[in-house]
Amino acid sequence: MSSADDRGNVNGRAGRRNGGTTVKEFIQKVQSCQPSLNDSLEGEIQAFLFKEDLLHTYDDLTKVNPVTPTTVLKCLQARYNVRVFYTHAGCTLVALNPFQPIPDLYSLDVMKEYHCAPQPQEFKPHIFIVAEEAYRNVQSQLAPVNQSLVVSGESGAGKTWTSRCLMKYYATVAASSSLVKSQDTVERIERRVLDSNPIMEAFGNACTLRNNNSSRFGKYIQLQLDRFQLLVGASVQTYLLEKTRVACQPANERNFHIFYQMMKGATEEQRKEWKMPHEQHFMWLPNAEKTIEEDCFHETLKAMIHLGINTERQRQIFQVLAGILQLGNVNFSSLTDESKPCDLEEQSKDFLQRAAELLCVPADELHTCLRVMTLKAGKQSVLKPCTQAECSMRRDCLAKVIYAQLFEWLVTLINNSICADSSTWCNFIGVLDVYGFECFQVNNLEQLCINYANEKLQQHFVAHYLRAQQDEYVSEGLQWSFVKYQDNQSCLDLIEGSPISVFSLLNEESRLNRASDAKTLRVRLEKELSDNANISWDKFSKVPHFTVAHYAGKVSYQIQGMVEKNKDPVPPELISLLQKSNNSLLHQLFTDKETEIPTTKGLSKVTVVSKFKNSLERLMMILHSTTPHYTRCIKPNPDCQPLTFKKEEVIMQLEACGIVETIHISAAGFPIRIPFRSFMQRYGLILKDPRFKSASHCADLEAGGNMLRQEVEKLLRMVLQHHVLNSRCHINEKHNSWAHCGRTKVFLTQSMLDLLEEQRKKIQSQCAFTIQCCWLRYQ
Ligand code: AOV
Ligand code: MG
Repeated sequence: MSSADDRGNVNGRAGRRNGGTTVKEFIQKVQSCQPSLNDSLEGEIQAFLFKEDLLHTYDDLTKVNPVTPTTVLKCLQARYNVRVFYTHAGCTLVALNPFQPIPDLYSLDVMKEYHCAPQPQEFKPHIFIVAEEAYRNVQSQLAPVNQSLVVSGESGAGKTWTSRCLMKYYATVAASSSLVKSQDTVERIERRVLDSNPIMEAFGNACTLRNNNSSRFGKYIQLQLDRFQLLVGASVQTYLLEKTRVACQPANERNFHIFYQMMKGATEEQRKEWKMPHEQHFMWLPNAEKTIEEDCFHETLKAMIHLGINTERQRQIFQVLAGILQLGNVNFSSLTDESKPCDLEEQSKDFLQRAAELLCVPADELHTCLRVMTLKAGKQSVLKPCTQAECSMRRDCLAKVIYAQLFEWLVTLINNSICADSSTWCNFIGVLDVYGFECFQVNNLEQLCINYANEKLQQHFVAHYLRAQQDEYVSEGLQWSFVKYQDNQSCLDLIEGSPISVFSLLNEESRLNRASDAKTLRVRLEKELSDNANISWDKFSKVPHFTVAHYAGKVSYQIQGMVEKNKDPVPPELISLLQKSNNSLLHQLFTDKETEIPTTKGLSKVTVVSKFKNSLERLMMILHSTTPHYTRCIKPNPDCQPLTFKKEEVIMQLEACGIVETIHISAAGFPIRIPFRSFMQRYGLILKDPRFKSASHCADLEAGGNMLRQEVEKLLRMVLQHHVLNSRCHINEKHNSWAHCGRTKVFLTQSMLDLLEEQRKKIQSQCAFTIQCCWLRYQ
């Protein structure tokens, strides 16, 4: 029983009575007049008097009794209030976001403490326990040796922060002396691995309504370890960057950080070179006045240098980005004569000129490419003037394709710079950080993909958790028949299943290339998926949409524009133009043979969702081949306020992310498993034998073969008989299935636990009565 230390005055929160008697003093006084009460009663008295006060001391939510959403919530809140942010929940670690830096929580000394501890699990819950457990598992002979740390939670919950902590941990405890060379720099490998973060976050993260530093791409980083368990390299796999953000930022959100970093961090000379005067307003840079921590240009530059991106390459990158910003200010006038291409608005001419200069392409060709499309009819080409909307679409498309290619190129460069030679490493620890579940007022294909990725991870979690649970039954020698459980398969079938699903219909519509695609998609979804309970429609809504019941909540997706986004075509004229660029980087991005851009010619091959589905399936295969460790990040309030705990917000996430679900799954079998020793220390008083309070007595019995187990069985029988007597029934099959003794643990149902607790309380209150009598006598 944990001690309530100085907080433990006898009146609890009400303050000290009698000039301030602490529990210790009280016990001494009680003992002086009632010597039969022994010291070990202190814990019992505290539990009796300060139950609520002790909630924060529960390090594992499975120990909360009874386990209900409310008690779990209360416990987390109590811990949060005393600034304890990590709590175990069986095989998962729950991480509450403090929304403010906590001094010394992640210091070098703390890392060393967890790393050097013989039993880190006995320390306070921490992300470093998960890290260390995975690290030690790599060495153990238990298959599979490779590990995955899966960090999940909704947007802003702390996944990216946690992933960074994990990477720092390994870069510290597994630091090798490896040096890596590229171009003119030589760096330690750990430093390079860590420096990949600021670059990827600058280019792939943005300020959204839910998180100032929201990841707009998914990431799985494999940390490569040699046979001495030292970090010798890493490789990064990224998933579906939300590139639409470059040309279209949702209301009150921002573009990717890198643009703001340039705008705020550029020298006067750079401003001139990038044609970015202070007073210039850029359409694609909304909310630039908002200052956020991530606007740190020099950090990105420093990381670029460490990764071997020299100043000349940097110049080329920033020129391209500056060119994109200029493109955003190019607008087209509404068409007056259909036979002529729609022209630029007067003030846009300069922007187009500057964009062409920065992208190093001929301005007149850029002008034509944006306004005239080439239609192929057999071997002949026909030129068709574009409408205003088509021109804008081509402009956006140009920006998106450049940015997406640049991002991929950076990831490849990072990989080349940090990946170890395959002969030097033998195992890996993977850290998965994908974008969290999202639900905005308006949700598009991007949100559907993000939430689909979260469904896939949830499915993996449920499957793994159940497997781990079943394995324990087997290893403890229990007869066990597999439990049926509620999983999210039906939602996944709805999204990605075959032959008919949202993705399959979306892909079909994308291939058919119809003019009224949104309308037909809506009709087909309604008609062909009406049997699936996970999808619904609001028939009266003006904007066509469909609503999916995800494991984490319902989300309505707007149908308009979905097919086009899924096709994601790039007019081939734009690619040809970029191939002519005198910026050698841009030229390289579009001439590489491996570049796979779906042009309007080769549409049918890859759609966004089919590519994403395939990449997630590959990820799932990797996850299945490793030992997973789950961390569930929880966002304690929607406004990202420091140390603010909103119950409604948290309970929704607990239910959604499966903590409560996990408990429900457990309830189908024996949700409570207690090692014999702990069991007897808690319930031994039912046998009215105070020796069981002592750990050493239990240990002695345990050492004596089956003796402790026999005591446990005796106690269980006694409690059941007591219950039977009281309720005037006979012990039957039902009662016998309430508890089972395994090899080292006792497995209990909730009903059995309730009986034990009831019995324990009775004895405690008898004890408390004695204490109160003593107290009165003492007064
Ligand atoms: P996310 O990765 O889960 O969201 P982040 O990891 O970016 O969320 O966390 C959001 C913000 O919370 C961070 O920028 C920090 O300010 C703060 N934060 C998170 N964890 C901690 C911590 N342990 N200590 C202090 N502050 C923390 V998204 O990427 O949006 O799904 O797409
Ligand atoms: Mg993130």
